[in-house]
Amino acid sequence: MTETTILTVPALEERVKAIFLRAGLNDVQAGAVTRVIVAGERDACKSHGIYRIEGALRTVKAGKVKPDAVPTAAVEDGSAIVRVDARGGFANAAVELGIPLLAERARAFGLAALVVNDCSHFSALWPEVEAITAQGLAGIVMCPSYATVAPTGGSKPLLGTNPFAFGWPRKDSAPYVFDFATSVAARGEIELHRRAGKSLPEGWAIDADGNPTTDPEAALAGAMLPFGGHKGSAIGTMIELLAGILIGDLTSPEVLDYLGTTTLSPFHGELLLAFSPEAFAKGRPGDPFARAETLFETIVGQGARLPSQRRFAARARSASDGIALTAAEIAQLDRLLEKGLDAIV
Ligand code: NDP
Ligand code: PYC
Repeated sequence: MTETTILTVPALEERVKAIFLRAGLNDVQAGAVTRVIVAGERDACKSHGIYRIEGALRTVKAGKVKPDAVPTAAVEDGSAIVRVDARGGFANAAVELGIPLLAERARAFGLAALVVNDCSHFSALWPEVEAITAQGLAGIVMCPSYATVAPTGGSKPLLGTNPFAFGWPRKDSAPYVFDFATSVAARGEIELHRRAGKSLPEGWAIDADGNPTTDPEAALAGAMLPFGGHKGSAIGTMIELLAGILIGDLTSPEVLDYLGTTTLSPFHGELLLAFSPEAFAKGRPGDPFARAETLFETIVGQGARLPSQRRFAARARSASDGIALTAAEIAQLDRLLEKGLDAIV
């Protein structure tokens, strides 16, 4: 049986934050990055949990993210667009700064946008969309990544794994949230299969010659495939347009040109939208929150599950039982704390 260590959520936060502070991040960056990584581990999202610490530190060591960045926000009077300049730091601190401003604008205008520019982004999007639903607003979040996905009908990496998340606030329960890569799987999943020596399921990727492959190494050297064929390919392209070109930031192929590798966290921008259900439904029959509950009850009534239910169940388990880490994971945390950036080769 694999030996495991159980840590409480605050204990894991303390360890992870200490690693980032030791590696030279300021308090703003270390706090925000720690919160999102520990949330991933807590919610059983291993592809964006503590496994991401090493990549974040590698990006710091390569000089492709500013560990001491302090993001700044700007909102013009009468505008529904909030702009946050991440100033070359990780996206997470910039998003934390921007969300309260986004919420205030969405309440004033019904719909508002948060544009984050010049950030390094390695994380899952559900913590960001949940920060919007926590304000009683519906939200959409999207960002590019780096060119690793072939468009449907093509054979070379061009689009990113471009995550897309949506959230709807619920008054008496956890929000309705989905968050997925627009590729069949997140790239982190391919890397986790490689590390575990496991084959990929069919249909995830093609090799460098454009042939289907289940070998993670060949997939990483070739291209991943969009989910849902031409439909995922089009949504991935929309994300390049809205969260890249529209906001004056890098597209996934430009990110890869800039970094020259997929071993560092991608550097680009991000678009977050917030909608006030009360403002949109004003003057129309029915309460939007009550109508949404009817929809959710009907979905569940058919035996289907709502997205994020697995995550919310894992969150509750982590709060009561703690988070189980393997001996190898604990050893890696200890090594990163002891050696700092010297642990990164
Ligand atoms: P998954 O396919 O694991 O999950 C996608 C969503 O579908 C989740 O909300 C999940 O909820 C839900 N879901 C899964 N199975 C069912 C089901 N049977 N019925 C209803 N809902 C279901 O996600 P991906 O692997 O595509 O992405 C994983 C993460 O990677 C995301 O958080 C994404 O943001 C992140 N990512 C980040 C990138 C970046 O550049 N920053 C790039 C690509 C991905 P549940 O969690 O409860 O299972
Ligand atoms: O898992 O595809 C991914 C990913 C890319 C950047 C951050 N996560």
